[in-house]
Amino acid sequence: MKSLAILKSSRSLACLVGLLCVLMLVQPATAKADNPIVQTIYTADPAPLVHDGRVYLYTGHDEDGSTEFTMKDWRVFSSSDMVNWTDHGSPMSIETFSWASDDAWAGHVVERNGKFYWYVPVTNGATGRMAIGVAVSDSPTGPFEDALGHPLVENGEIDPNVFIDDDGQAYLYWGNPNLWYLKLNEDMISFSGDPTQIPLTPEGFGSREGNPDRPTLYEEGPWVYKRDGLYYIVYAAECCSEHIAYSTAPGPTGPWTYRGTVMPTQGTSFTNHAGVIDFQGNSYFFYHNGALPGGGGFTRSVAVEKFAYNPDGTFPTITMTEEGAPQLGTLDPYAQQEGETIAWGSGVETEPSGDGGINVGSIENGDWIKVKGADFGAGASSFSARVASETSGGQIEVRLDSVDGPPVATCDVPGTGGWQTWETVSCPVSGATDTHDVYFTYTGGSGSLFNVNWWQFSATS
Ligand code: FUB
Repeated sequence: MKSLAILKSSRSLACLVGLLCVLMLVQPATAKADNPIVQTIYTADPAPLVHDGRVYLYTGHDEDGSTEFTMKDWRVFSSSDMVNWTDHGSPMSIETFSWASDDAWAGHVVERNGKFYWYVPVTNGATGRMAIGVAVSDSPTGPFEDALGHPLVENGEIDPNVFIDDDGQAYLYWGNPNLWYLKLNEDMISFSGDPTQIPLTPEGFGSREGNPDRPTLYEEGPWVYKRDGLYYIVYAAECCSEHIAYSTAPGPTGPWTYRGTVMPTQGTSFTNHAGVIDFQGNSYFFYHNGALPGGGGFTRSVAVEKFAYNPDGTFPTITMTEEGAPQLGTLDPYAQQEGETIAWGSGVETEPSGDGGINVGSIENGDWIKVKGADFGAGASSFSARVASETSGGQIEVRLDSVDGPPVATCDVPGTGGWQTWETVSCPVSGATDTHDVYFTYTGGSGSLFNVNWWQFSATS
């Protein structure tokens, strides 16, 4: 992330001024923070999907330094433990839709019959209005292709969300300032009947003071699902700043009853955007805020909290935290792990890799990555990493539980002849047993040192 890189390069200058130096070197990660989920870029508008034992997190991408909603592509991350998130890059952008000119805003992915459908709002270049497009892929991580070559539906409104009911009928919801639905056909890329407006009444969506044009709390970002026979719609409420509210209904089209606030107005973003899932017996609430350095209303970051519904099915009040959700299980350090599987990263970026998938790049002296809760069992004997460097490389130091603890391994990374010329390096490990957070700290000269594609420990025999 450029803004973080600027922060990084300005750090040594700032360190000339005593106290400021101390303040800038205190990073939230050392205080066990795992929110926001992604530190390499700004992310917004979370849309989580549970598939095949993982949570896939689809997000928008606020460009560095944005002063409006400057959004050109969407991103995908995934996790099996809710704390270590793997970056799958950008499988879809404005260019995916030949008819779209701008505004890669809040979308939603659903799976049906082995295909993944990504519904997104974009500006239609021909009309200048916001329209809903749909792209399709055989994989949750893409690549996604425009399913139609034209908008699925267009009425100038945004934030599509799809719910498939138990009887197989799929509904597309969207809208700001209104709230619409239509009935999707089984192919998921066409619909029957006309778009229908959901009545925005105070009984259904609460009352807003001081805005006669928008008399109810509903603003945007609907998220519809069914739980224990009750239909929920969670949405961004009021503006601006937004909070998250919800309503319930006996059916997918209403009548809706306003139920209250899920997440009060918090954080430094004037928008918020919700995604709610159940995963491995727990409930999770995704949202966004402006918590990263340089963050704010147009440089947002996605975060997550674990929560439990009240016994009567109502939401508890959910508060933004730096800690985020607890880890589910442990990470296996003896399996090959992607370099871009990260609980917290400081200073690094990610990019498409010539070695396959995504790699970690822009690694400079002092940068580091935390991977949470790795179970070393009886102990590790060696560490290997897939690396590339166009310069003279540097070192990967492996530390446990703290960014400045004593290294249990130090691997030299040589120059390999190119940023995408890959070699595997190995080094001995001593003192890594049981379960620990692992910190990879990077040292070397000035500028970019090397890239990392994957890493793996070997167990003592
Ligand atoms: O990210 C652009 C817009 O901001 C989204 O479409 C809205 O939900 C709000 O988060």
